[in-house]
Amino acid sequence: MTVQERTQVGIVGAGPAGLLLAHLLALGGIDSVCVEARSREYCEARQRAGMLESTTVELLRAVGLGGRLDAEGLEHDGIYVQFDGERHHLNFRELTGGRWITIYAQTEIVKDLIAARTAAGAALEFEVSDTTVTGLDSDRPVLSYTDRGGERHVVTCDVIAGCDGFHGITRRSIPAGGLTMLAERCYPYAWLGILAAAPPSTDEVIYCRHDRGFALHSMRTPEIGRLYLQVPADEDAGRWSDDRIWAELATRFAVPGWSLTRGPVLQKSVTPMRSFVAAPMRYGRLFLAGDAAHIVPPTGAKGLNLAVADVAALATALIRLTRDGDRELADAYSDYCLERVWRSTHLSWWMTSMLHITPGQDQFESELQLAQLRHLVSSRTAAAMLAETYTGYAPLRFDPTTRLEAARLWPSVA
Ligand code: RFL
Ligand code: PHB
Repeated sequence: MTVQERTQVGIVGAGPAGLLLAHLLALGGIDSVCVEARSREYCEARQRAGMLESTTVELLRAVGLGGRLDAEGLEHDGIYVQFDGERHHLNFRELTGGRWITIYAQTEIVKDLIAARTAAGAALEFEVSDTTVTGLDSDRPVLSYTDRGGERHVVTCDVIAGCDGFHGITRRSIPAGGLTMLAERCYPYAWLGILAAAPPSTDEVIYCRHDRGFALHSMRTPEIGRLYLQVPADEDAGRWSDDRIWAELATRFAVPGWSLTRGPVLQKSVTPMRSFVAAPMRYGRLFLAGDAAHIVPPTGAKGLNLAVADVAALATALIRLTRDGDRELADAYSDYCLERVWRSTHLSWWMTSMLHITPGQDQFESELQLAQLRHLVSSRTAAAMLAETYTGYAPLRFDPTTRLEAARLWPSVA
């Protein structure tokens, strides 16, 4: 049996982008249907990002999502950068005049958002299959899916938001020629990430360049560590026993007088490293947001933050479009977001290239990496450049109430 339905915004994907978009649209009085291929449990447990820009934190607070984030998030002033066996601190708060970063896991943001949407009685469907989006050129695009009970739903929308990640269907539903730019860079290595029942051995995150490869020491809570090792592209995580992982981490992070606390490995996985940007982030009545439109290697901690930035802009634009019939922000959406996307893509590429060892890397390349790192930790100007983009590109504002605020939000349309 097929059920015909109607909503204002059809949202594909209940990752951070899709869930936050639904939440923001509801604040602006716009209804949506959000469909997700995976189960709620899977979405709430999927280990991914952990580092939030202060601009992201401020937006989440402003839209009523700051409760647990403020109680449980770990606020950091900056990061450590390690190379040549020495560890240096960069104080972003001081370098940027007050901006910081917060460790709060993506799993927790997703849990908070699902709880908020569920409490609001929202249309949020998990475990859907055969999702399609059609009529993207028309004023009434259609989102279709089969629910977990086997019933087919055909939802007529004003707009569809593609928030279904890099492997989703929405970007691929755009006809040939609809995307004018597909820029991609695959990096010749990957990250082996672990979640460990080991208290962090550091108060702030450590980015470490070592001749054996990059390592990152992050955390989730005062009891749980999150650590990463550069490994060959296509590495099999099964080749890494817990002992081998801890020994390699201890070697790469070694500095005199410091030791790494070990503990049971709760979860391990290998993540490929890739940059990708699809543009424009819109085709007709389909708008792409988050990983569906662009991905970055995790070195700059930008992916989740970019997804939040896209969605803050998209929600404002869609509220104006569907409530007021005002197309101006919707038309500006892609260019507005791509500026931030490319800036973050550059930061992620730069940090990745400076900190990882490329297979076959020669001395010339190694000396260039070390020269950049020495400059970074000895020049206030160099450190401030990193700090500025790492902590957030520009304030994210979500306030669809008046024309004046929209003008301030996006100066280019003022
Ligand atoms: P997501 O999270 O991939 O969500 C997309 C959702 O769409 C669903 N989906 C479908 N639903 C219905 N029908 C279909 N046909 C569908 N196809 C797919 C999927 O099941 C999924 O639930 O994308 P979104 O919302 O754009 O969010 C992006 C972020 O998840 C991502 O950018 C970050 O996790 C990247 N990232 C980091 N970002 C940061 O800002 N800071 C970090 O510290 C950070 N660390 C990381 C990271 C990503 C990592 N991995 C594993 C890629 C560390 C790692 C290791
Ligand atoms: C994390 O905490 O998972 C994390 C932190 C910083 C990064 C990437 C991942 O650059």
